[in-house]
Formats: sequence, structure tokens, C-alpha cells
Amino acid sequence: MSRIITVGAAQMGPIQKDHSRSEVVERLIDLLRTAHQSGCDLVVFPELALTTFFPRWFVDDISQADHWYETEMPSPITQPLFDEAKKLRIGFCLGYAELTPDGHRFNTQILVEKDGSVVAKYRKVHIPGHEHNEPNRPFQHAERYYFEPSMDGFGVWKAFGGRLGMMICNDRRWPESYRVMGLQGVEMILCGYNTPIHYVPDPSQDILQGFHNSLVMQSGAYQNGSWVIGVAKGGVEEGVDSLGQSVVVAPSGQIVAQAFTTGDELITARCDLDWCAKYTGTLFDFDRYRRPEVYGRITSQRGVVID
Ligand code: CDT
Repeated sequence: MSRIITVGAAQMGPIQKDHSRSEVVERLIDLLRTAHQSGCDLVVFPELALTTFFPRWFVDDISQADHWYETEMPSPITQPLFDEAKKLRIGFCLGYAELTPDGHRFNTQILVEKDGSVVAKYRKVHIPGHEHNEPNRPFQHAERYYFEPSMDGFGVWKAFGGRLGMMICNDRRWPESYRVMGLQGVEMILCGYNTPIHYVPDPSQDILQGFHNSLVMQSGAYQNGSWVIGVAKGGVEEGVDSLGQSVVVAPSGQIVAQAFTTGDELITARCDLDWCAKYTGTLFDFDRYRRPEVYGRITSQRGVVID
């Protein structure tokens, strides 16, 4: 079996508030067709790829936001994406807001195989931002109001001839996300993101957004010997400028493809999964070199404890 996955990182430009789901699905299908022409096996779309990044607004009654969430997947509106992917025999990874039948709200990503079957669902673990309205901000980042953190953690699934994992946006900044997948032998991590350039709590970080984006994914890839595919929804969405710079990072930590616009743009890379073993079988041979007996604080404590 081939150990090469030709991956397409399907960066999206902004989705404005008045853009319909159907219009967005058309854009996703266009990207999918471009990926097919480029020989892709798998296309990765961003976090919350079906809607604008709605946590930038606060509503007093959360049910007023129900229309941003998907209650079924596929739905009549997203079915054409599933149909086209199956016809072209391309898999895809799609981020969206999920409202479950029993009323739980998650920031979710699914992985769909070339035959159209949903092989995995991942729900965001690290939920950034704030839970309450902060009216003095130029825009809200109320993800902690709109989404509950997943208790499922980071899975790794056999798909596309390899071992694939997923994470969403803020998860990429936490080394634990990669390591939990690394310990399950992950070979490719798929990550969608929406990252405003302006970080309200500390604007001195604004100029570093691109640097931090690459820094975390390059180090996560290298330290775990895995491919990392980071895919943005970038550009100016409802007046908020967001980072593009989607990347494909090799297990060496090297960037092998990077988007240069902030709009809808497909970047591709031929990812040899056997490259992972050059790292996981040598310098990062976990079984040989890790020292879990001295890492207890990682799972037994949340914040900093100063003795
Ligand atoms: N979507 C998401 O998780 N964005 C955050 C923004 C910074 S926290 C307000 C990120 O980590 O990119």
C-alpha cells in the first residue's frame, strides 16, 4: 500500500455574516475540484468552515445563535460536498459548529474517507477566549460561551493508509495536543484555524501571529515526528483581520508548502508517511528515551504551582 498522501490544504478567505451556507459549500466544492486536478487524496478545510467566525459576537440568549450550528452532518445543504468528494474519490476534513440532539455545543472537525464514510469526529479540547460579554473589546472571542470543551481528547485513526489525528486552532499552541497523538503513533495531524491578527489581551503579540503559528506547528511536527497540516480561514471577516499562512509541515519540522494569500487558496504537498519513522525511530524513539516517571505534573496539575 502506498505510504504517500497527497494532501491539499484548502485555505479559505473570509465568510461574511450574510453569506449563505449554500454559497460557502460551492466554494468548498471549487476547492475540492482544484484539489482533484492537483492529484490530492485528502483536502483539509479550516475550523468553522461553513460560517463566519460567530464567537466574535455575543448574544444574551444562546438559542439566538442556533442557526450557526449544524444539527446533522451531512445535512441537505452539505450533502453536495459529500457527493462531489465521493464522485472524485477525495477524502476531506471539515470544521463546523455542532449542536447535538441533547443540546451540547462543540467546535468539531470530521474526517471523511474517499468512499464518503465519516471515519472520525474530533471535538476541540482547548477552548480559548472568554465566557462572558466583554463590551469594551473591539470584537469578542467568546468561544468559551459558545462551545464546551471535549472530554474525548485526541484520537488517532487508521485512514488514508496511515495514522491520522486532528486538532483545532488553539489546540495547536499546546504541546500536550501533539504528544497525546504522538504516543498513539500519529503520522499526520490535521488542524483548521481562525486566528485574529489582533490579540486583544496583549496587542504586542499581533506582529508575532505568523511567527507563533509556524513556531508551534513546526515544533509539534518535529518533536513528534509527524506531518502537520495547518489550514486557515484568513482575511478580513466582518472587519476582523485574520491570519492566513496555511502550512504543510514535514516530520523534520520543515515547511514544505505555505499559502501566500489570505483568500481561498489551495496548497498541496506529497507527504511520505515513512518520513515519520526517521524521527520516531531515532532521536524521538519515545519508548527508549522518554521519562514519564518524572512528568507527573503534566497530568496531575493544571496551573502553575510554586513551592
Ligand atoms: N479559533 C481559535 O482558537 N483562535 C485562537 C485565537 C487566540 S485566543 C483569543 C488561536 O489560538 O488562534
